Amino acid sequence: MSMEQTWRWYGPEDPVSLADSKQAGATGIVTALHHVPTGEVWEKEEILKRKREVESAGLNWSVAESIPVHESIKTRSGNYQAYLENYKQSLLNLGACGVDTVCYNFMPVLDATRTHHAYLMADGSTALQYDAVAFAAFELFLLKRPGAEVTYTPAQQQKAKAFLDSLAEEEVSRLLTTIVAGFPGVGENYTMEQLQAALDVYKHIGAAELKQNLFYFLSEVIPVAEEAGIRMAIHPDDPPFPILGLPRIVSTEEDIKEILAAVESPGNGLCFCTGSLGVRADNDLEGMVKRLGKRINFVHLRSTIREAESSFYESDHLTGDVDMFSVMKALLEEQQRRKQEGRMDYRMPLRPDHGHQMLDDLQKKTIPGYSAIGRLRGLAELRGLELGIKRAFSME
Ligand code: DNO
Repeated sequence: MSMEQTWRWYGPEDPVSLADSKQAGATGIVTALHHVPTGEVWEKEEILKRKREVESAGLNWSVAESIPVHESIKTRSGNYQAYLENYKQSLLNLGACGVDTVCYNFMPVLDATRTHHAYLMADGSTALQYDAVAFAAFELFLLKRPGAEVTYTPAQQQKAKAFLDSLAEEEVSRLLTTIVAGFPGVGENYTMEQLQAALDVYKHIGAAELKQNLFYFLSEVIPVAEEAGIRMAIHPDDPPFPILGLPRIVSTEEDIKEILAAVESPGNGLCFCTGSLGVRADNDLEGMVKRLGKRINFVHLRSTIREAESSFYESDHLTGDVDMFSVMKALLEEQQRRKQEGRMDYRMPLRPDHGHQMLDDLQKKTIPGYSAIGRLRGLAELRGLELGIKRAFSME
């Protein structure tokens, strides 16, 4: 395979081991210092310790995903200058230790958001799902977010109420934790009060203000990333539309173009996540690779199926709404161009993003979306697709 095959590993606590990822065929590891609280410096000692662990399994630490951006930076309030300095120091430390790609996001308050982590598929495996009705029920009747009513029609509100009434007590608490605790390892674990307090900070921060805060972050951080030899990769919003009345600024091609233009540097790049961007039917994924390709520093491949309103669930990697063939072909063409232009960054790390919980993993407790077998299937399918395209189009 010519694009670097990587695998996310949540560190020593991850039920899926480094040895497992090796058997899945990955050569690069995507990991983070999850034990370091958001906003604190990643010290060299800790980075090197993690690096040694990865290397002793015969793998490389390919991408740091993520160095989370502290809410103070996103809202440009409180101690944000100190957090910015910490962020820069972490980049310098990572670069000095030889890790050259950093993924991050600028989603306010909540990282990737789902309502269900075990949505049953017809084949018996389970998938991650975002159900708009369940989300409305959460927002309107559990969180009781002031102002939420105006974003839903009376019919939607009734549907959400009926849905909530149909749930058993344990299903209600599962819905709460699924949304509020976020994905493991992203440093979020709000109580309802804390969540509302975090949302309140955004009362006066709309999309325009958040964008300015991101551009300011980039203007400060990208020169340091360049100095450290690091390519940054901003992850798109997941889902790619506003939730909880929060602004979203990394959802469309236009958004991304603006972000990349804000600081013209190879260090200011994109994590091309087909699973996030593909939820919007108006995102032309193949075209985006063609037009933004130069600035793609990291790739997440997965697919989704759009359902009624804004609901969706995650499909297998080669089915669903993402035309993975066209995306993969465009990525391989970009890689060829890089080689021809003598660019050093033709490695193009790619990871199978999420996977269904299936087979033996159904009996195990794994991180939602990050069980071994579903991702192994995803990576194997992507690897096969890549080989087929390369042979068929005589690509080197
Ligand atoms: C979820 C992930 C995200 C992603 C971050 C990147 O499975 O795709 O949590 O790692 O948004 O900063």
